[in-house]
Amino acid sequence: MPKDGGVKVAIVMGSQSDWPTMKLACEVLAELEVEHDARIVSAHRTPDRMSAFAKGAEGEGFDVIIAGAGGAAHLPGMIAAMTHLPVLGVPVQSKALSGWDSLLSIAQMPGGVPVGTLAIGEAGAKNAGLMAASILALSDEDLSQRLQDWRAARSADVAEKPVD
Ligand code: RP5
Repeated sequence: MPKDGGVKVAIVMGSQSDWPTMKLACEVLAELEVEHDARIVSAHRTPDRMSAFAKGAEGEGFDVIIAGAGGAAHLPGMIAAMTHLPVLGVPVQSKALSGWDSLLSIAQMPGGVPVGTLAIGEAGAKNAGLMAASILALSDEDLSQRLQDWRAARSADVAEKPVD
């Protein structure tokens, strides 16, 4: 078990419209029995909420933050600037530029303020959940075993031969 239990992963997103993507992170964390909390926190529309969340995240007991946003996606980087907790950024696929804008906004942080950037869209959200679990599993043997079992099950699902 984690040292002191509780909800360890925060999943924040810039808009309700990000939820169909970001819920993939929640779903994989639920499969791995990792408690998590999802919130809408916008860098542009609710900057005070973002600031309060980022500055208070450690005090709330979170160990890892997953932040997803699209377009001029400042949210992960702004949160990373205000906490030393690991921040995993998910570039949500945008309509105008298919997520290239989101990806570059999140990945191209200046040296010194890291955001661990995942793939654009649903794959990125799912992998952010898995990566958050991997981080927590470093100090949680039960979770480490669940993660290994989860991956072994995905490997077992792959047929050796293609079928028509
Ligand atoms: C970003 O703007 C959000 O993260 C979202 O991906 C994008 C569009 O937001 P909505 O206009 O759909 O609320 O801040």
